[in-house]
Amino acid sequence: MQLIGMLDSPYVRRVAISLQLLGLRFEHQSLSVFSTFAQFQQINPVVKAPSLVCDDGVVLMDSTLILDYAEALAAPRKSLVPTSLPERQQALRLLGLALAACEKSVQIVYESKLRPAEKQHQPWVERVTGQLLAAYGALEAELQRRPLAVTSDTINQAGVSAAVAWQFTQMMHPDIVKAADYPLLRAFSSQAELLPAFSAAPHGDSTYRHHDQA
Ligand SMILES: N[C@@H](CCC(=O)N[C@@H](CS)C(=O)NCC(=O)O)C(=O)O
Repeated sequence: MQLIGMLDSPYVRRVAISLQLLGLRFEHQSLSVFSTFAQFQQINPVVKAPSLVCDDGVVLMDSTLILDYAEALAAPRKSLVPTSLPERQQALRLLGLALAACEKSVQIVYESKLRPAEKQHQPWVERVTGQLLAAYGALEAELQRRPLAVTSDTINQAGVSAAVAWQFTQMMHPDIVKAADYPLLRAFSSQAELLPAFSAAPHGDSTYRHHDQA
């Protein structure tokens, strides 16, 4: 199967990291939804990153749906989603916060980079900024309540997504979400970024290669 999209997208990155942790082999095409729009369109006319071209040619999109499929492929051998109800509830809570943090970070990027300066709408930016800070405030409080596991064998989908969201926001908006205000998230992210699945798919424009691929 082929993962399409750039690793500067937190959604693409969470899928790339999760596929590795689930032990699923994939090829990666680092296409941009902006600078290589036409090429992306050939694969998925909707031009959403990530897209996953499955081995039978079916194209999936939306990171959460792709991960649902990946979980099914990896079952019953491996899963990143806890099965016990309290742990699953906690993971889903963190996941919701992490995905909201990604969404709000991306919205601020689009507002500031894609719209001409005279068309930017400050009340919208303020609203989204408040939501972004609320998501990180709640994530930090959750980590205070209960630390997240952070080894290759124990990290779960909430951990992957929280770490990826944090790294993305720190790359894009370090002036808005100040690292010093979130010591637990910062420490968690530093440890997660050292895991092989994370370092093989760093934020940016590189192309993931499995270690035995040419
Ligand atoms: N909810 C989606 C969000 C994906 C998303 O918005 N990806 C961005 C790149 S970070 C994208 O495709 N942007 C182009 C567009 O929406 O037209 C997911 O989880 O995959």
